[in-house]
Amino acid sequence: MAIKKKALISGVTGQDGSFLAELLLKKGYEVHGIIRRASTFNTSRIDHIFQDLHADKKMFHLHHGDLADANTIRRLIQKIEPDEIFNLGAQSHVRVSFDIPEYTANVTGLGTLRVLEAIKDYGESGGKKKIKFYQASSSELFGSTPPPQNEQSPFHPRSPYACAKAFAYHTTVNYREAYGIFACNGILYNHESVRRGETFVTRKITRGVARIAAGLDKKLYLGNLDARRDWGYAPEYMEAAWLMLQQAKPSDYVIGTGESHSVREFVIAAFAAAGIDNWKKYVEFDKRYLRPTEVNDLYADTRKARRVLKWKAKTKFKDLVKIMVAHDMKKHGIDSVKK
Ligand code: NAP
Ligand code: G4F
Repeated sequence: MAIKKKALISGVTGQDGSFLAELLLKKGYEVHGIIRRASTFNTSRIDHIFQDLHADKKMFHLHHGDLADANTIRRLIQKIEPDEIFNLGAQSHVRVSFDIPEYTANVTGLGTLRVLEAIKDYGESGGKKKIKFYQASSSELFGSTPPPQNEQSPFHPRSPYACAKAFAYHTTVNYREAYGIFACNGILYNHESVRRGETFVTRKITRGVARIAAGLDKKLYLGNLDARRDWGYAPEYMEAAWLMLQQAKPSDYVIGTGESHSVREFVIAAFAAAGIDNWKKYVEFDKRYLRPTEVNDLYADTRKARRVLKWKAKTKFKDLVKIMVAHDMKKHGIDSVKK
């Protein structure tokens, strides 16, 4: 019988962590996730795959831990001995990183170092597994570098979040080169879904549109409508993350759709999907959503991912908007989304 692989996921309660856990369970992995202790339940995205603590042949395990706590990370890696670690945990909100830069650097930047140090020490102290490592890098690294960006494009981070991710990116490359760790950076462009956090712009828009359609809100307050992003569908991106660790050699990959759209285009598409005319009547500007330094335009040159991973984004912009609007409308008992 084939030996099951074990994976450890930080950030398992997040959008991506939940899709990745589902994907790996489907592939027959034993999946371990790190969750933060919270005073309220924080597992809503993974409740549907949660298995009772006492279930037979349990394949999904949750452990308390925090990327700011090196001891626990180290202990978990030594105890679980995973084949693959996916480091998805982060303070992942760009706007918020301007308010809490030190915390963001600690968790999003140093958190990666803590995991890599624990992998290195596990290997050096005779650990039997050659643990592979995936780092959730971000297109925010490119910042003001003009699009399309690829693996060779220079980084110009424009937020404390992006600076922390730049540290994590370079640390991942350094541990690959210095210690021979199979470590990959997935430089992912924005990817969205019905599980996207409600303060990221896409979900804020689809949720707001649905609330307006249901008569619960009169206005939707947004910041910069001119920013452009390469928005793809999150579950597909987790397949790409997994593929990176299945290659013969570790490397870094840009993952996106190759198209950018403005926030304004997203707003227009979302109101149209909900069948609401005249979006301008509902959308108001609020300067609190502006960032001290903005990233104006990101879209990916994905030739390497297509060539090496045989990966390509499938879900198109308009379909992504409709999936998200339909989901948020349904919550209010509204079933129809315009074709
Ligand atoms: P998300 O929904 O915000 O999830 C972040 C996860 O990190 C959550 O599980 C969160 O736990 C956890 N976390 C936060 N602080 C932590 C800490 N101190 N210790 C341990 N875990 C912590 O983010 P996502 O959209 O799934 O993104 C996953 C990763 O990819 C992140 O690293 C993000 O920066 C990166 N990324 C995302 C995108 C994108 O478009 N989605 C693009 C490029 C890169 P709680 O649930 O307890 O808050
Ligand atoms: O949805 P956003 O907050 O995502 P952002 O900043 O692009 O970051 C996301 O994608 C990154 C990948 O490139 C990830 F690394 C990161 O973890 C995160 O998942 O904002 C998108 C754009 C920005 O230009 C922002 O200024 O939308 C603009 N925007 C306009 N009004 C707004 C709003 N963003 C938010 N969150 N809220 C607004 O009201």
